[in-house]
Amino acid sequence: MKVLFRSIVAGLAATVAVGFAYAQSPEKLGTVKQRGVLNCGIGPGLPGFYQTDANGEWVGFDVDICRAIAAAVLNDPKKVTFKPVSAKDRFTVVQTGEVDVLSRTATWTMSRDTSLGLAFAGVVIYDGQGFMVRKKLNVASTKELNGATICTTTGTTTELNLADYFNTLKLKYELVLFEKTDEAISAYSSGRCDAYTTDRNGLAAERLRLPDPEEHIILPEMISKEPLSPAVRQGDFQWFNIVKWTIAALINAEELGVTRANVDEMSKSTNPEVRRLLGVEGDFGKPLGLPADWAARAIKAVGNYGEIFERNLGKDSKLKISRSLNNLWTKGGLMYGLPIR
Ligand SMILES: N[C@@H](CCC(=O)N[C@@H](CS)C(=O)NCC(=O)O)C(=O)O
Repeated sequence: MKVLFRSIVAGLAATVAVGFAYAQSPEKLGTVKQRGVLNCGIGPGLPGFYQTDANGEWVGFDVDICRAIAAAVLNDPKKVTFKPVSAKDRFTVVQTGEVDVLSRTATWTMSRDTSLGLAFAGVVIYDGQGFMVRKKLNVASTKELNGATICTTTGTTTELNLADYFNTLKLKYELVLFEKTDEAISAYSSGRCDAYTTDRNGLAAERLRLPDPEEHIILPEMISKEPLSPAVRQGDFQWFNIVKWTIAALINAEELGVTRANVDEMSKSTNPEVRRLLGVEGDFGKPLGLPADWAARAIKAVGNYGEIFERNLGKDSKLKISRSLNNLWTKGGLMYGLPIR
């Protein structure tokens, strides 16, 4: 009886704890404003996405998404504390509230969305998994990787997709998993693995970090869909909306030709869509708990979606990744700004 009572109490306590963790009251905006700084979860280092520059400042695509949110909320893109987390630990830091937002090459999947207490705010990059091999391996397709040793990071969709793909094709492989991407890539570089696999943009970035990038190729196949999205903790709709609509605003800005350089000038535009985006007409900031010019602040800080992409990953970066799926919907891509009206 005593044992039964104890287990009921323990069960109730666990339910309350989980309920508390996942059903937060909508207070994040107040907390961030009071703290005066946004806590942003990023990765330890991936050129183009999150890395420190010569001055020790964090730069990169995922970094800029957090700077845009900080500009919208705190009117200052510098008011961000970046917290590098491994792929394995990244969702825990959102659940515990250690970070206000996770902006870290995280794929939006159903299980992550429905069972981790997370809310994904909008796809910022459409990616897919690929493979990198040494040229001298003389392999032109992933289908030729039967019996290969493959390196990657744990806690990722990568290891799961790999199993699906190889098992479906009835190919054998030996998986070597690492907690840190740095360890995985150096194992590959030292010849411990025949191939290294991750999201294709990540491959392009990691390839540049190898001592002999021209000796490696990225195979043509894309074996999965990796819609990468920032995530927040479930239960605070206002905060979720702030992140979701900041992303939408950056995409709308590109659609409407509003740039970092012309944002002030564009506020004089007669185009009602531009006027709503920049807070000159209507007040779309109010329900978010933000001033009318929240989106203008974000655009002024980091530029529109296209500028963020090209600067960090595209033609103005070392990676030279083409826009392809990440182009605007009007230019053959999938980027489509939710309407602000
Ligand atoms: N998108 C996949 C993979 C995430 C992932 O591990 N990304 C790699 C690069 S594409 C990464 O963040 N590496 C940097 C690091 O862990 O330091 C997922 O969400 O599981």
